[in-house]
Amino acid sequence: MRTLKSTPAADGFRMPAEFEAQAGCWMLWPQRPDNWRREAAPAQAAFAAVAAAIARFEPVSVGVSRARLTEARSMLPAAARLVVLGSDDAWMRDVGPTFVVDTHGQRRGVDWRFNAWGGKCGGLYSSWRRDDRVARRVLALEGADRYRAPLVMEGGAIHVDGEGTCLTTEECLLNPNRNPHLTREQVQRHLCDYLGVSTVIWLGRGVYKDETDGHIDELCCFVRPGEVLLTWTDDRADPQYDISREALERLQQARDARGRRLQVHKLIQPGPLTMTREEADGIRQLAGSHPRRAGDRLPASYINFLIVNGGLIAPLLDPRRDGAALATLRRVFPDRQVVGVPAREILLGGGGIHCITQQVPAMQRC
Ligand code: KQY
Repeated sequence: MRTLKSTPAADGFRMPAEFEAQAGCWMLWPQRPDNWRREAAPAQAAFAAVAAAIARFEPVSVGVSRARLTEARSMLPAAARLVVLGSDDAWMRDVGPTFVVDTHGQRRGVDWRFNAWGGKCGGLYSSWRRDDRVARRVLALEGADRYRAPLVMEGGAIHVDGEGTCLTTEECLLNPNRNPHLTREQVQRHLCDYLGVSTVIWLGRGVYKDETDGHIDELCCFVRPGEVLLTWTDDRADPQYDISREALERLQQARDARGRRLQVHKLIQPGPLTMTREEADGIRQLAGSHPRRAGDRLPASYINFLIVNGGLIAPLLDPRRDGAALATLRRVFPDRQVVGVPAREILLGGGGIHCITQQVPAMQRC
């Protein structure tokens, strides 16, 4: 693996959309007792179910600390490849590389700077040294050259359409706890250079109470070029209403990189959901880690699904809303098999199925 001094855009690389062909997917194994309740056992079962669902469609690799190899092997599907890989937590979307491809069959990766979603100003844990090394390790294992981007960012903060457009939020990428020395124009320039896009569509705030400072991957994503899905509630009294309403207005005014207006599909939000007393009591509250309390509103969203080859792995979060959400997903993705996987245990840790996975795009020759 070489570390390159140029940028993906300058070298003719771009980040493919998630709905383009994939070579596989990466995950990490959860174990932090201050983020996952009951020593992470229920979260591990949920991660294993996600890995099993992905394995129905494409290869899945899981990074595991050496100490937890036996445990992970006993819970993960036989098809999952296990790799010894240290990390501080298990959010592969955010600590893994963002893969980019060119048209000559090459694949490389972008290694963003990671500060645990805010560093000393709102970060979710006090040491993130191992997390910041994950992308480099994955790229070495994939045999892919690496770009080290001069931007504090996480994979969950961006979505692309593969045709030159990036979606993100101001709440996250313009947050002073990420890149206080950079202007909006400079952040946008880095996105264009490292994702190979030419247009950035900025939404405002992310999902209510999202501890990542409003990742786009809870709020809105591309279905295909020219079409997006937006988390939605019709309840004007819910704080999410104004957030989604404002996002809708911006999306309706936006043009993508090809000059198209966007068609916006609404996806009902779960709940609102909150953490129960029993769930909060199962988490070891340690100094320096993010406090989790009974009654906390959870950043629940059905947008946090993963697209895989021929399929879509969707979070099941609320029996009163899961059916409607799956019906919408099947309508807007008619050519994919939509598989629901229970995801509350992942949500209790602050994210969803998209947050714990990172797709590896197929190499392309055209
Ligand atoms: O939204 C994501 N991509 C990750 C969520 C991370 C939550 C950390 N507790």
